[in-house]
Amino acid sequence: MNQIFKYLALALLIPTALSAQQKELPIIPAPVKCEVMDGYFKIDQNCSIQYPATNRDLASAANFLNHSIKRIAGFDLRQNQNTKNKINLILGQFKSLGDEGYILKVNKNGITIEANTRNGIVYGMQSVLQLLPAIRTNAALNIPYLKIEDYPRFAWRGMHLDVCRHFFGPEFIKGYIDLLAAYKLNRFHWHLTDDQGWRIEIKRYPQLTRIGAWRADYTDFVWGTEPQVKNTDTATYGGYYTQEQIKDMVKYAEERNITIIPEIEMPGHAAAAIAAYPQLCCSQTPQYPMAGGNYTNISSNFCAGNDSVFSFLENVLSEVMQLFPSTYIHIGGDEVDKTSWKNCSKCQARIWKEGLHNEEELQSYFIHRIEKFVNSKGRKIIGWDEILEGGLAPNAAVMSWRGEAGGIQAAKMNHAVVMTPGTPCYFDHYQAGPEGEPLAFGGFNSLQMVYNYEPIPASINAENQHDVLGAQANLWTEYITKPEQVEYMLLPRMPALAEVDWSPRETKNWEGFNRRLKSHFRKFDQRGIRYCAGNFTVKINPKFNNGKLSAQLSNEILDSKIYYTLDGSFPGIQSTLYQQPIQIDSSITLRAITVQNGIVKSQVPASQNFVFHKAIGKIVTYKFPVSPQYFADGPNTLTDGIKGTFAIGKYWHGFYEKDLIATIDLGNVETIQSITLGCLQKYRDWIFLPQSVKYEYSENGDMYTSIQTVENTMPITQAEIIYNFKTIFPAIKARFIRVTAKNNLCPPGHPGEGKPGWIFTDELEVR
Ligand code: TNX
Repeated sequence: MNQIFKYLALALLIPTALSAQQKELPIIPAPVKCEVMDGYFKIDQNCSIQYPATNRDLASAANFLNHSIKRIAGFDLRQNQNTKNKINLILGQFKSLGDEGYILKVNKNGITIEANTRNGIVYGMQSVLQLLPAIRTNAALNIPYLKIEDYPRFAWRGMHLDVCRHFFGPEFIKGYIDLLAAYKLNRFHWHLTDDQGWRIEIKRYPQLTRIGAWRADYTDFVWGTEPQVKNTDTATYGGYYTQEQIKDMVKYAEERNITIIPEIEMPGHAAAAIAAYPQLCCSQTPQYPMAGGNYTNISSNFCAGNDSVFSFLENVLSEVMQLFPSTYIHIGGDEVDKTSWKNCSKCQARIWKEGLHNEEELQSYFIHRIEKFVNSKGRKIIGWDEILEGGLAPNAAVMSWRGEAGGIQAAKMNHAVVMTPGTPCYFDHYQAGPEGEPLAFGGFNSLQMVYNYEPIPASINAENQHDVLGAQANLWTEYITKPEQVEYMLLPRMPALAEVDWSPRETKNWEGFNRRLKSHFRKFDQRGIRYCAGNFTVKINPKFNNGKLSAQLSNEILDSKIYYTLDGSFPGIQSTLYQQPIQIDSSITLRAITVQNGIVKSQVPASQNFVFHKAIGKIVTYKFPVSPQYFADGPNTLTDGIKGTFAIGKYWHGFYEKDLIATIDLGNVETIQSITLGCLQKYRDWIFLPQSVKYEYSENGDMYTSIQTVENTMPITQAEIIYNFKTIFPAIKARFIRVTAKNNLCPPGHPGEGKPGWIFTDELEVR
């Protein structure tokens, strides 16, 4: 009876559960409110767009819709004709919608889009377009009956593109803008000048593009190595945008609700400008645009002591502001190597004359002076977070890229902030296991990491939260040589960012996003747009329950399975299916793969060694606390069965200045006969093996007896070592073990000579 009742309840539940899923529309970013009803409205040739004919904004919005529909359906929509079916565009006053929101209604009478602005109307159209096919089709253009009320969470929903390290032509940029617009982003940050190329025509200074837009072709050059650039190399790689092309682009973007933020880099990253006009740099000697990002061997800064440099920049910015109507003009400000200023008599004279204290304040002087000029034209500057150093210019907005600290600091000073921290907003970093990916800058920012990003840090209090304008992702192109690769790095992380910036925080839902993403993948496929299919790497995390160790496996692919082996062999679909955390009670190598629809998706298995010993899961206490920067995965790091590798951020507990003095409580008196402390040396990072490691034991935690002091015999100048300080002894009975590792000073010849170093330690094995 009970059983039958259960089945009945299930039978009743299933259809409702299903229809709720079916009714989830594949719109990204997810709308604020969305209701789907039964029935469909069909857009066909008997359909006309209705709007007040004199309203030019709506006329251009109608053209945008018509153009988009024609691309997939092949026919033109009529405008303002008395047809049976209608698409109504209505501007009004809707309190809840703000500047960018819209209400979209689809029912048997047609489609109605209501908004306060043209922008809102266009966003309503973008939602409609996401529900239609992506390419030319003869299928019916059916839209489900629905009611959507939608508006963005943040005002700045940004995406950047570096066109200097590699150049991408105007047609590609339009496609890029189309992609951003489809996901309701509204800022395109166009990185137009850098060491490797000047990409914007400036009428007054033709050499900027005649010389500065071209360089020797180093497309195959591996960034991070130093190419030998010679003056004799012919400059064949490059390109730039003419002012006509830029005007066209600004208009194109505007029609799609996108403001282009131009970036003119100063005072650093200026090698290309200096190649064109050598008198702009301190040494005033001829330079040439660089192939890669290493700029230490070249003076790539504008001279800060030379007034004609400021005249030049003002003239450039004047032309820039004429082309770009945006309130914000990006002036760069990042990564200024101040050596050339230190050696320049003009810069030093400026420091003296202006009563500045150092080169940091000279950078701040530079930015202040430029800000004054930009403000005098009714615009504002935005710069990378280095513009905080030496004093922030009074009206400047800050783009926080070196983490969130700069953004937090600026918001606390009531300055506007755009959050774009390297993790997870740098789309030049890997999005899946590097083994299956095109060569990238480094780092790792997976789709889920982007999706989970929260732009308002907890440490900004309520009254400053509105200073965070929104989040932006950056796409630097040192490693990205081809348009297809731009798409690949952009997608699908950009739609995830769009949802971070647009959708309410409370309703964000990773699973729902993944479900909706499927239909977008299909459209990318149909349109030949490249994207990354997913991060198929399995994550292996140690977990403790009552001192017992287990391994928890997870991945980012929702409709997938994980298979694993424990003997180090290559897993396949015949291996064990992962169902719950795996108990670890011996030393093993765990390897795991992601399988989707019966197909192995991981390029290589994730792999983790676990060492099993008597201290696993036991509590370690330190006399001097572990550095909060190097806390690895928490207090259990030394006894989690996972030994540190050369990845310093990940597994090691770090101690600065002081000795490491750790006590471990085994919980009971145990018989033991060996102890090993693993330590890391990384000379360049000031991490050295300890001078010695002393081991002591105790039964009661009071009186300790010495076991042995193991001396370090490895050379302190060796770049990298992982060394096990091991002691073996006749069996003893112990409950407490005390370990004292003696800190080393940086050796002679090291940049930190005589100063204390770091101790990095992981896994204290007791057997
Ligand atoms: C840092 S982000 C830079 C860029 C590089 C990027 C690579 C920033 C303001 N400066 O010049 O392209 O890292 O990820």
